[in-house]
Amino acid sequence: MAKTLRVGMIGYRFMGKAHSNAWRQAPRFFPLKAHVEMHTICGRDAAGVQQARVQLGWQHASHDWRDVVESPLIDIVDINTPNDSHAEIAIAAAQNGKHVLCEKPLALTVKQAEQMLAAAQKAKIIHMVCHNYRRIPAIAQAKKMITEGALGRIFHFRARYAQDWLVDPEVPLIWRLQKGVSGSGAHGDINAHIIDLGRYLVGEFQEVCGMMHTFVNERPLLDDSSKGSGLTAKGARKMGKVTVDDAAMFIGRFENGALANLEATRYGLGRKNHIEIEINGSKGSLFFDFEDMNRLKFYNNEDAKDRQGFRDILVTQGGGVHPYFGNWWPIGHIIGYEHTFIHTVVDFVNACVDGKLTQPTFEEGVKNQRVLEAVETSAKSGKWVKVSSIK
Ligand code: SOE
Repeated sequence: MAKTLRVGMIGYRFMGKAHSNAWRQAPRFFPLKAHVEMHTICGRDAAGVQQARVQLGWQHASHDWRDVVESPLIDIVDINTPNDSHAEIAIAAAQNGKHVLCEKPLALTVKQAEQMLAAAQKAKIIHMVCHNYRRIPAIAQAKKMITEGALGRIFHFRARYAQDWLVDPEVPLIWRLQKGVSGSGAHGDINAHIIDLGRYLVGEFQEVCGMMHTFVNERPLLDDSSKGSGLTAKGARKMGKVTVDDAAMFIGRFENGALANLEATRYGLGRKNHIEIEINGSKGSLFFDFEDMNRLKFYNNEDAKDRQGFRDILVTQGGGVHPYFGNWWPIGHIIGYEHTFIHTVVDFVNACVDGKLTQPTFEEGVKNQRVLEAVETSAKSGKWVKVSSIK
């Protein structure tokens, strides 16, 4: 009989919803090595979490994360809370012997991330950062092609992650715009994803030179009761300071000599959740666009000269041809954003049963955090920064 793993999930908003769907769907489509029980959902607001429990299909609700991480009934703790609580919850969960899946960025600082890694290693638990985009079949296919040498020597990694939800100055000062809670802005939230993809697909960053900018420095406070109440409302509104970046860009060099060019912004008007990646090598190039996520474009320099050009690989073949796809639909019946979380959960559960780590572990989370911090240090000093100099 398969083992049963009981999950306690902390945080139930956007990511909590995506993860709940993944916990529910994973066993329906993939041969999991354990039976998974969606045991407890947890959040601070007792009424809100009860509603989420019913909507998202969890057995129990709790409004104290300590009860969840200490419960002998729980095997896995899944962290989807704002970034400032990742470390405290993950360390307590590890100390209680729970396997931990944690949303990105792993922590607020390198130091915190290292403490999380140390706690996880000491407890010998399975630990993983939810960089879900690694498990887009097209990205996993790109990794396979690069590993097989289809691109030859890599020269360039160019990535842009653009959203536009902050262009409106009326967007209030939510937690993602407060450094104490989020660590950084577009940088830690979405640059972290493309840094992870760069590390996954190309290698470790050696040095970086960055620039970070805040376009709107003050925003209405969330609890501002005067907001929208008549003609004087605007002048009387209570405003708070935005303490994170709206956009972060950097160039860099990988240890293997490839050059990097990354950009993250929440001001890319018209770009809702746009991730574009191009990798150029000596034998070929790859291009990926998240808005067309079932497709990978490949330029093969060995094609006959009279028919060279980027070809479309529709990454939707089953039978083990394309990563993950075989467990979904017949060829060509495309998948979407939510599937990336399902693939993450599948690999995580099987890793828990096998007792073998699966990427990206907290160790990779620490490395990602080090790149984030190197870019911040560079943006402040205006100088190049070696990633290894960040302790
Ligand atoms: C908000 O910018 C956000 O939800 C990120 O936090 C996620 O990691 C990203 O995948 C989508 O956008």
